[in-house]
Amino acid sequence: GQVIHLADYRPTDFVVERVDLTFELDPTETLVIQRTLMHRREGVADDVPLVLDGDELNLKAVAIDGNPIPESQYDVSDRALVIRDLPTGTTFEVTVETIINPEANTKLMGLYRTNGTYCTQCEAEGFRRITYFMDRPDVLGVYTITIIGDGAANPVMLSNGNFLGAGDYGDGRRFAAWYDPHPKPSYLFALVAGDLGVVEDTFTTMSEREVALKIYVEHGKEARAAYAMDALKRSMTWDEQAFGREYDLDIFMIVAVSDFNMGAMENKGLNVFNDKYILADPETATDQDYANIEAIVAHEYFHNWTGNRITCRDWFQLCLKEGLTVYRDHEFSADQRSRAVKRIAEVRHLKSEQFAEDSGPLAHPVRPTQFREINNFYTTTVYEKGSEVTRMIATLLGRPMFRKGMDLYFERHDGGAVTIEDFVRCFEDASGRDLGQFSRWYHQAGTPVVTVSARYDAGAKTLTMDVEQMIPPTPGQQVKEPMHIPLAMGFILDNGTEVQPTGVSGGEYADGVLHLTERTQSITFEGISSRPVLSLNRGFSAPINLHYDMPVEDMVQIARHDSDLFSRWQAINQLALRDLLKAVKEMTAGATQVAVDAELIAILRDSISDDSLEPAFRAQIMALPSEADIAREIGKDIDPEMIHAARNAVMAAVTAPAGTVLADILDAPRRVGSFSPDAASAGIRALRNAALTWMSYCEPSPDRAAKAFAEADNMTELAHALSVLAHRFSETESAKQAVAAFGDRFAENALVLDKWFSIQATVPGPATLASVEALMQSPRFAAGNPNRLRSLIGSFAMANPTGFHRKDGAGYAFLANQIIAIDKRNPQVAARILTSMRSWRSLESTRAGLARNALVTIGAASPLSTDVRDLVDRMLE
Ligand code: HT7
Ligand code: ZN
Repeated sequence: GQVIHLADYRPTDFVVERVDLTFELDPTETLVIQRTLMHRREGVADDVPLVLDGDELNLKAVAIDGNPIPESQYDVSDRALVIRDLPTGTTFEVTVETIINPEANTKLMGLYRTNGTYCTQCEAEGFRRITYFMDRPDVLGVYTITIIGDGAANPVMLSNGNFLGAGDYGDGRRFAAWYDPHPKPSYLFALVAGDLGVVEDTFTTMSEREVALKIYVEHGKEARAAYAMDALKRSMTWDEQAFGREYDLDIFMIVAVSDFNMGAMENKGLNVFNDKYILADPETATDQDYANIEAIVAHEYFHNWTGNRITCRDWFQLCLKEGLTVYRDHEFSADQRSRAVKRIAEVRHLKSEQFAEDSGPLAHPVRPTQFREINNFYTTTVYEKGSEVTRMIATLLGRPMFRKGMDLYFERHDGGAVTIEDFVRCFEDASGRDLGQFSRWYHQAGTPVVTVSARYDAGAKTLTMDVEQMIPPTPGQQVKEPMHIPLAMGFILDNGTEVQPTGVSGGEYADGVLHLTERTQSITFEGISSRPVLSLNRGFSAPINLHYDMPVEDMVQIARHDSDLFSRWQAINQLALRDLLKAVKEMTAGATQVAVDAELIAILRDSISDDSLEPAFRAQIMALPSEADIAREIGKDIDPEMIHAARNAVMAAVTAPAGTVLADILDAPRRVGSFSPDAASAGIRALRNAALTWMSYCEPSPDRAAKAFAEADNMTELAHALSVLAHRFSETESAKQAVAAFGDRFAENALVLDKWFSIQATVPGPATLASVEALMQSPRFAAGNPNRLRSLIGSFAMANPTGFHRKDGAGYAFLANQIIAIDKRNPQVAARILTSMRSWRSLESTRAGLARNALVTIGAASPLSTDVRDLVDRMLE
């Protein structure tokens, strides 16, 4: 794979108008007949050939305007079809016939089979595995699709757009035809055929059009699609209300499949989902599963406008659709659930994933300028940091102006394939505000470090803040320019009230947001009657690392009284982090005991028992920084075992004084009536689960967890009880029995088995590697199924610090072998799991050396996919 540069972008030489595709389905020899109407772009010389992308195709015939052309008129290779001597000055039709083998397609890109169903995945470059085509997002065409296949095996035949008709040929074969009137790029093409069950509903749009809604699942799973259907209807309503966006076809379909490389795919009118993000019922799905389904159904639906109607000019612009659509799904979930709790969960995820990526060898800008393998750029930086950048635009402009900018974007670019610059310009034009400096958020990688110091002048009644911003060097970007950072902040007085400054100098401050724009800045706030406590980066208004040496009593004040719940969580989390870091330091120096701040213990106990706080928020407070959070904060010479021991010691210290509060939570009467997945009910379960975890640190017996396991009547509590048993009491009979019982009870349910594998893969300690290896031999393991690979090998490498980072390096050696093996079947899945090594340079030297050896071993394997090769090279650079 060569490096592709944004600077080399140029439009295609030929312009596509219409695409007709006919599929004659066969498990091993599917015939694809493509007829594309196109013309030469104005100004392109007559002798310029047509270059079409291809990948693992078997070319059968090529014709121009219906006439087969001789082999001398084209060149065909594994990667391209080049046709010469094309008609000039007119529109012409190119016919390309290819044969593909869906059954042999283990990469799950292009047309493949999953449990007997034909299914496609074309983003980013999968369409070229179906037929030779200009497979890039700025080539938009109107598609008509005909599917022909065995009628008994394929009663369901779906593609994008509106249904044209279907029929039987009388020889056992049937056909179906679909027409999508909206011009779209090839990556949004989809086809599904097979024998599936369906759940149906309808939605009436704001202009009173009735849309048929259909969710296709494997037979027998229909009842488990009800929540997804509900989430879909709520998403459709929300997009009309929040953004004025209405659905634009007669039918909207979702298909759930069990073999899928990612979460889901927004193909026009025919979304295809990993079934893990569709199927749910109380017995088999956790509250987190329900929340994920709601968010991902919404995300894919919202792509209809942000991604499909307006798409990306090239793949460097991926955040144009992904960052924006994540922002939209975050806002949707915040409106459906508790905004503060949702924001806390988002920030936790952002810090643990994106901040980690941004500080290692895989760091890249939200809008990269080069890549070797586009599949490796579906990253948390493009998605989650991209969403945060969109959120900052909304913060800078204010909600009404942000909406005006979005309206302008839809109006100006509908039907287009555009760039980040086009997007940003809409907000500049709508608001009159210059976003030039702000745009650096798209171009500069690395998490800005903002260092603040503050002094209060009682005589002058002023507060002065000295602020410095520093953006760390990242691969290919050593020197950075200062960013425009919107820092939401508040001034809290002793009595808990908030004060607004009467004047500000040295920087712009408006609507509670301080605009940092210089490398160093000194800002003075006037009219502050007494020394205030500063509540900084409220709501995580900017994705930065804030260094402010805040007095502990100020943190306590925020933790107890801030009007902003997010800030309260942030302060408590910060207080806990201080103690955790101190504990690691002391234990590294030989201490066996740790001291925990009495204030922290008191705040935690008081918050947990404060019934005026919503249970989900209390559960978030109880989830102290994870071992990975602590490691990231330490940043270098990481010893995962020491961190594990120190965190355990702190947990023991903070939970012990809360014993009776925990018992009260766990012994409170259970829910009456049937299960509901709504946010409030889920919050109560989250609090109970957090209490069970805490109990496991202050009560040395597994009995509580065993009781919870025996009594649980929903998967949220059952799976949690199992993980407490397996992770905290792994050597006990209770734990062993529970693991066995859970596995037997759900042996036939793949999605629940994934949880079973993942819980076992994340048991802390060096012995887990052997159990992971043993589990791979189990008949329940399925090496070809991406969910199963992620749940066992992925969980072990990504979410088991003490197991994976064994001091002898056996975890790394195991991973190297697995990556090499998985890569042969499915490079995308291999590459994704390999990102577990992205922070290897932060490890202490023995582990770092062994991790490096494992990367070198992978790099020496042959053959190796571009996906894995690209990651290994960047991680070793
Ligand atoms: N736009 C999609 C991203 C995607 C993908 C999905 C499935 C398999 C391979 C894929 N490559 C890229 C999903 C989304 O962000 O909505
Ligand atoms: Zn997306």
